[in-house]
Amino acid sequence: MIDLYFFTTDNGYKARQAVEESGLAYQIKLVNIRERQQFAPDYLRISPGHKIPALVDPEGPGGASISLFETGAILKYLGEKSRKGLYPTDPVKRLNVDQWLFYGSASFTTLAQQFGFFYQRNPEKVPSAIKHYTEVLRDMLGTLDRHLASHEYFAGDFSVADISMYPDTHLHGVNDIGLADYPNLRRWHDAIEARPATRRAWGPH
Ligand SMILES: N[C@@H](CCC(=O)N[C@@H](CS)C(=O)NCC(=O)O)C(=O)O
Repeated sequence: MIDLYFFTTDNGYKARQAVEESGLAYQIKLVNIRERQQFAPDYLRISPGHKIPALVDPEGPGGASISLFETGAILKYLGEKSRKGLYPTDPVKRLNVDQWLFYGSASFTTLAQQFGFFYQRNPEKVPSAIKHYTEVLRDMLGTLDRHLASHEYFAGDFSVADISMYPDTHLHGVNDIGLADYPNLRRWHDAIEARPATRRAWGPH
C-alpha cells in the first residue's frame, strides 16, 4: 500500500490525481503545511526540502521500499508502475510527455504559485507584483491554449503531462483569471475535470 503525503495544494492534487488514475492502492498521510507539519523530523527524512507531496511505496523497484519527493518524479513513478499509458514506454512519446511534464513542474506551477501568493494570500497588496504575475500567468495560459488548439491532450494520449497542468489551470485559470480568453484550455480543463479519478482526487480525503 502506497503512502501519499498530501495536502490540499496544487502539487498535492497532482500527486493524488496520479495515484487515483494509476489504480494502485494508497492511503493518504495528511501533512498540514499551514501547521508546519512538513518540518517534523520524520517527514524531513522523506522530503528533505519540507515540501508536499511525497510518497513511500513498500513495493518499489525490485520489491524494495522506495521513498520519493518532487511531484514530477512522483508522477513519472506512478505512471511507469501502473502501466496504463500515463507515462509511455516508447522513447519519442516519452520525451514529448517529459517536455510538458517539466513545463508543468518547473514553469507553470512554480510561477502560478507566485501569482497565487501576490493575488490572494499576501496581506500586503503590491500592485506591481500582482500586475507582473497576472501577465506571467496569462502568458502561460495562452501558451497552453495555443497548443491545445491542435492537440486533444498535451502530449499524445492522456498522460502525466495533463495531470501536471490541471490543478493550477483549475485553481488560478478557472477560479481567478477565468478561461473566457482560452477556449481550447477550457475544453481540455472540462474534460480532465470530468474524469472519475479527478473527481475522487479532489473529493474528501
Ligand atoms: N518542486 C516541488 C514543489 C512542491 C511545493 O511547492 N510544495 C508546497 C505545497 S504545493 C509545500 O509543501 N510548501 C511547504 C513549504 O515549502 O514549507 C514539487 O514539484 O513537488
